[in-house]
Amino acid sequence: MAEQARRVRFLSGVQPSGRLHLGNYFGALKQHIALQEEGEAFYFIANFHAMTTVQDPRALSQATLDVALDYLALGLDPRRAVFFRQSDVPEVAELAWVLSCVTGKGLLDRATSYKDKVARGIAPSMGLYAYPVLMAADILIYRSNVVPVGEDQVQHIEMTRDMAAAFNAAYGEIFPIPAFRLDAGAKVPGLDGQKMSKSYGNTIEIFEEGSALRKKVMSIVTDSTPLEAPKDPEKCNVFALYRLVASEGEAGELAARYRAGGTGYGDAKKALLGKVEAYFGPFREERKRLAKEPAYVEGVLAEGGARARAEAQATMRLVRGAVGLPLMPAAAKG
Ligand code: AQP
Repeated sequence: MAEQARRVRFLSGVQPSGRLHLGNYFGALKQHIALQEEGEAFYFIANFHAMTTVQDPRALSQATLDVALDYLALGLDPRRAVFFRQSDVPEVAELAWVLSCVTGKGLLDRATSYKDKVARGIAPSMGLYAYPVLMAADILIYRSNVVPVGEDQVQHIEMTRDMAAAFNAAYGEIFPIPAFRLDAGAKVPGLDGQKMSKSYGNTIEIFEEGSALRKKVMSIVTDSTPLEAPKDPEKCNVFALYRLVASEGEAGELAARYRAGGTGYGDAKKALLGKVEAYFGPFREERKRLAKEPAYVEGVLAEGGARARAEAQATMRLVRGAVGLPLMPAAAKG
């Protein structure tokens, strides 16, 4: 009953596996920031997960700081959301073990993200294989209800639901069954038309600027329809990005120009470049300001980590009690 009275709890994370891009923003961060007003929000930097692909310690810690700066500059409010590093809550690794004991191997064998990553040459480590179990632990340890993500993560949330149900069936109703939440930019295409992804090398970074940004936008792959011919905006990568950064009216206008013919992809790319500049320009200034305040950023993460850890430890008391493990000495006191 107490569970029903609780506000909805949102939980999501982003891997520090490279610089964040428009796919991360429009699929995930934008809704994370909007939802901090609507319930209890827990957002974390998934540095344990990033270890499946990043094995350079300096790159991992630099990318962790970069993700923190990105979130804060884009509007995450640490007074509203609990914002923390995954590794500051080591209890998730313990819960991942517990969940792996009620999870059939066949469930993980069906994970498409694992297959995609291995096909792209990423080492098929146990960490990569068990990634969905750690993700389930992240979601369940905060007893979250809603997980705002991009489309590529939907299968992982479905697997989380299966794991939560398997645990509850074996040991009693400890975990709420979480749901995923998609935003308008649930599948943002990259420069080559595939899903924009850090590891595909096809990204436009959120905080890219100047000639680097221009070069990327101008390199977006389009078809060979001649300038004067009508074009289908729904099949164009440039338009798919434009509609995310432009108003509805502006997107409608560009779509009409595509259909009428006489608008080339070069013009559409220039219009997109202008909109990206205008959309993210103000955030860039804030990010530069925050980058000069590392102690503030560290303080936000440390405080968020302490709040998240207290929640996680409370859940682990329930879990340990349910499965027949003794309570941790420190947890037993509380
Ligand atoms: N192209 C995308 N469109 C919409 N949403 C996306 N997300 C990622 N790419 C797109 C969403 O961003 C959140 C954080 O993702 P992540 O960094 O934890 O892992 P990912 O989904 O695997 O993102 P990348 O860029 O593809 O990273 P790598 O290459 O390291 O695996 C998630 O909610 C994701 O859905």
